[in-house]
Amino acid sequence: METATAELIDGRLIASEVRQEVKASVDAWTAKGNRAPVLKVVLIGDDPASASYVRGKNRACAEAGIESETMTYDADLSEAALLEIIDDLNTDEGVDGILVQLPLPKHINEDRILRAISPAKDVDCFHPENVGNLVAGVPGLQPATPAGIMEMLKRSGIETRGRTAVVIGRSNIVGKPMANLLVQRGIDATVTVCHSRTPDLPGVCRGADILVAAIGRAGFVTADMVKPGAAVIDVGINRVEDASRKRGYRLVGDVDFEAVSEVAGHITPVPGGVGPMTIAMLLKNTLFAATGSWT
Ligand code: L34
Repeated sequence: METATAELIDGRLIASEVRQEVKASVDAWTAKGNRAPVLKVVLIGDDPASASYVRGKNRACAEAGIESETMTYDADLSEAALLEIIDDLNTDEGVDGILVQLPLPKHINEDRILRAISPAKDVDCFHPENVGNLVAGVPGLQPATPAGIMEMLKRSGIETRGRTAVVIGRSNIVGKPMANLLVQRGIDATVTVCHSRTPDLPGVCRGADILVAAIGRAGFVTADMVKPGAAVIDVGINRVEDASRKRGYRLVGDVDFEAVSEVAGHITPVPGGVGPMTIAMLLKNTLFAATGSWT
């Protein structure tokens, strides 16, 4: 029996190219006598996954010549105290970018926090003003994960114009902004967003030339849901128990990687796919917040 194997989209490789480009731009900026871009990351509580993503962000910043500092707080930090911290960062001229790592503790209203961050320093692009600009197609900051996916598609030579894209998941962080980027003039995909109430979700997915899975359920996308030759982008990062690993778990995406690899034309791995791109695009946003330019 003949089995086709999808081409792997190497997120680590593409992310490292983006990070090198950011570093070159930062070097040019500081060579002109400007101070280095400064990012402040606010991390609340002791979720190990959040701590690990934030470490990744700090490391990538350091390598690109961006100064980053993580401000860590106990999970019982009050909402009022967090609003005050954000206000101080908003008015601090020595700070270019502010990122409050999600998820937040239950007693803090996420929407109120994200609205408090100055739109000009909102390197996550979660503030409603920036979300509005994104939907309207106004150039500016873009949310890191969806922007990272667009960069992967572009640098892998995957055509979007006139293609059918299906996004599974409607979160504010990934699904909704992803759909908005794909439908943008110049990108020109025809976009469907699927979710838990979508009738015949597998059938809808089978129509996709580009399938973006952002559900948060391990192995949700099976081979029968994928059109032969489709580009499959896996946003999921799920920890599944694995006694054979030192850490006691391994990471898997929302896509049944092995089986889907035999149907898809392109596929992103987990880890080493979308995750590293999220970090690379955060650096790009920080560069933009600091310099007003993407280069
Ligand atoms: N405010 N909160 C805010 N901004 C964000 O952009 C995020 N996100 C998501 C969670 N909360 C956030 C991230 O940073 C998810 N996320 C993220 C970032 C990086 C990676 C994964 C998620 C990543 O580097 N993933 C690696 C594996 C890391 C590991 O071993 O645990 C990968 O190769 O996929």
